[in-house]
Amino acid sequence: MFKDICKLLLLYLFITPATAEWNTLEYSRREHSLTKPYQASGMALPYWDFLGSTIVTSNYVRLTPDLQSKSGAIWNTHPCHTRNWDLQVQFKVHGKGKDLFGDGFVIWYVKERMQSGPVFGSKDYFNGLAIVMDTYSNHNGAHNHQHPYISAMINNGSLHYDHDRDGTHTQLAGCEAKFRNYNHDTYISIVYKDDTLIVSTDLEGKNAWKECFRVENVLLPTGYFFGASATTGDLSDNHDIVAIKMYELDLLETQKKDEDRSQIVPSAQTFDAPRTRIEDTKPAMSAVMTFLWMMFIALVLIVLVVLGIMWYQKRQENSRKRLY
Ligand SMILES: *[C@@H]1O[C@H](CO)[C@@H](O)[C@H](O)[C@H]1NC(C)=O
Ligand SMILES: [Ca+2]
Repeated sequence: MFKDICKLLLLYLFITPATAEWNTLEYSRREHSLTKPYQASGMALPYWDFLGSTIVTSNYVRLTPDLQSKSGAIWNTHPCHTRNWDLQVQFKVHGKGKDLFGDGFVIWYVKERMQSGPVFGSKDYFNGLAIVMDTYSNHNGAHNHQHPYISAMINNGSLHYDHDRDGTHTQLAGCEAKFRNYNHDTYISIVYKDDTLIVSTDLEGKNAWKECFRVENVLLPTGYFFGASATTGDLSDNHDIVAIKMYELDLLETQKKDEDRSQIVPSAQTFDAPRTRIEDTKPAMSAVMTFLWMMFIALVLIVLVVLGIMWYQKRQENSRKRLY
């Protein structure tokens, strides 16, 4: 028994650091990565184009500053022809707001690059994958989760990202993740292998991945582009990308090397159970009704009290009259 526990402990000690390390995997692909020093010559970054409010400093690429109504993005210049990959992004979302901040950012693997739009600074009705890092809840009470929230959406160009519902009607899966205002480094890993999407985070500065969600039977073609975009509205935050590293993962034995995956239409077999739109108008209505009822009852009570006082006074008068 004791031996077994020792063995387990040893296993744990040796295996955990290996799976949690940021840097030890091989096959890092330079043409899909962004690492310091950025060597931005003037306004150009090797392998990356940028858009909108994005600025490059020696320590980070800032998609938006902590100011209202900004939008920025960076887009990889080379399409990804790798079938199985792990995209690891070191990011920092921070700002003055303690309770009010927004709106968030998205890590993309999509067909259309360099197109600004309403989905966190990028195009709606996109083709591909969005990992949405939503810091602001647009609709309190419509869903059961807290923000910041990480979710995945797969689109074949036909779906609209609905901000009013924080994308909950189109998401595959999601998890709550407090990823703002840390002094230590924060990371997200997006693994796509064997048609399975696995999203993990390292937010606690412990150099260990924590799984956020895993979705099987996700189909994505090769030849799409990696990117990241962010937006601020009435609320704001600095949305910084510190590094992006793309690792090519080995083909599985069941996967053929020459299989053409470029014509696949993005799809997912399972979605989170859709929430009906009627659901959240009902509680709002009954809240108003409750308020009106209480007003009515209060009015009736006031009228009764006033009538009571009048009646009492009248009676007093009458009894006084009777005395004379
Ligand atoms: C695109 O996605 C929608 C919604 O999931 C689906 O109804 C439609 O059949 C898909 N189109 C193609 C060409 O796969
Ligand atoms: Ca939102």
